[in-house]
Amino acid sequence: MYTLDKQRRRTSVSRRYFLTAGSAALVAGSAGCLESVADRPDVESQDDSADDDHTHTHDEDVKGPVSHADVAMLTDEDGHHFDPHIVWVETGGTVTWTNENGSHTTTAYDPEFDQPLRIPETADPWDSGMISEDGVTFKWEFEVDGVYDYYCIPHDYRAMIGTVIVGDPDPHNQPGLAEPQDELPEEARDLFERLNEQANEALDHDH
Ligand SMILES: [Cu+2]
Repeated sequence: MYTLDKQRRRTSVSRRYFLTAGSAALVAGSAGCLESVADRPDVESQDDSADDDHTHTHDEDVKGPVSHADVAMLTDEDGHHFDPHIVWVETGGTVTWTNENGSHTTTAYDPEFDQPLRIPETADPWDSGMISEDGVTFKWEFEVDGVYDYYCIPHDYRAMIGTVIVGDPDPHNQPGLAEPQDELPEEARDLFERLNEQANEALDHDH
């Protein structure tokens, strides 16, 4: 039903990619639209001092909306995670994902990537491509209010999924708050139940 609309807006998909790297080596398997900024002096790197505090309760309160949110991508003894799992940014706000370790992607749930639609129908989907180097970041700007679900391509079956809330959307009309589709991996479906609860709670408080 949304296929035509999706194809039309695909022409603009690449314009908001930003990628920073900790060294000259860039990510493997990246699309041509990824911008190499390894020559930039202002390399973003994660502060390692707080890294041993990943508790992953999945029950954290959603704080926001903020103008910019940071999300870590990491692998630890508990599995693979986006941390925090939910962030909430203002309309036009940005999210920066930083690879702490392992190999991950941040990828929108969108038919463009052979997944069910779990972002607003009029929004552009993003895909970082595989990021395998520590400290590499991927930044995305969100122009359309709504609830966006995303995943890590190699680890969605281990529930490496996350949610971005943008602005002040109507929680009753969001693909990103729908019941998790049967085709999604079981662990991802379980986590989506909890993420949807948290997102609904945040938006209910807001209304
Ligand atoms: Cu991953």
